[in-house]
Amino acid sequence: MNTENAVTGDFAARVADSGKTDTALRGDYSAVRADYTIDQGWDRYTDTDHAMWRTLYDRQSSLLERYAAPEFIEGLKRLDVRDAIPDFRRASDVLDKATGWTLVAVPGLIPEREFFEHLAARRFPVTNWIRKPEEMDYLVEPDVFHDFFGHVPLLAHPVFADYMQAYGVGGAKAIANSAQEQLTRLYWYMVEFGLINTKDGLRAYGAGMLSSRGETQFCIDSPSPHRVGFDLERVMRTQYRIDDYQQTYFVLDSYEQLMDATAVDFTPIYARLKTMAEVDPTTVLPTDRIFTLGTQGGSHKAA
Ligand code: HBI
Ligand code: FE
Repeated sequence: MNTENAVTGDFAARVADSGKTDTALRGDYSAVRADYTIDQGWDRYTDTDHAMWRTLYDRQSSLLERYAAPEFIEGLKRLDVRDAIPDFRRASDVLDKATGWTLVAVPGLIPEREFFEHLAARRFPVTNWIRKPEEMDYLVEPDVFHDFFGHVPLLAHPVFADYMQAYGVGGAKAIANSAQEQLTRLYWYMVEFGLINTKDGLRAYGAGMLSSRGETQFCIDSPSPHRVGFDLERVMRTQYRIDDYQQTYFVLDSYEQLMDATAVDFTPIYARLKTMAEVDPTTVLPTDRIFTLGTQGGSHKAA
């Protein structure tokens, strides 16, 4: 899912192109409010949409015990959303009681500034449309299954919920320091594709992997990718690719580790990073804490 392409570049032009070119964004942005939110339109979902949700939900749920972080499984259980595409207002009631987060409906990817502003206010933007059958395994932009099933369960976890708000607060500073690329890498590796070390071994907690059958298994089982201990500056230096499984995954010891790393002022870090070389994800550094030195096998187009 090429989140990076869709959000960088001239966002307004891409929205304006909607419906005309294949690079346009898919959602209907014609009725967005100033903060890019829309009404979810829960009553407009069809039985086919809800059936697609249940198929994806059941397929991923069968993998969670073996591959997912316990905190993700706990959050998903609390949300109780197997039977149909969730009504964001009901899910917001559950989340609000747990960590003060609520959900807002959006037509798809929104500009970084507005995205950061929502996170800083403990509002998570969730796309309101769901993929079509032919897109089961490979999706160009995040849909409601990626955004809700992938991202929302961990927003019920107090420490991760605090981290996501801190990330949003940092966003405005990143824009001011023209350091969005470094912050986007932090989101990509630690929100979309993060692993956590548990007493039972490595487990996936990232939304990009847990909403994808192939990558949920690949990120834990495959000998191909590197698995490297989390280090904030190392993550911010590491490039990533958007249309295949990751070649490097970073591993947390705890969610507190991520929150603590984000609690500092990034300004001096951004200045230092500007003097350091970027890191190719097929390589590792001598300073890395290596969980797995990967074989870097070939491409893994969604399986
Ligand atoms: N918009 N709706 C939506 N969802 C995202 O995950 C998202 C976004 N816009 C920007 C973005 N993510 C990334 O660039 C973040 O790193 C900011
Ligand atoms: Fe995502």
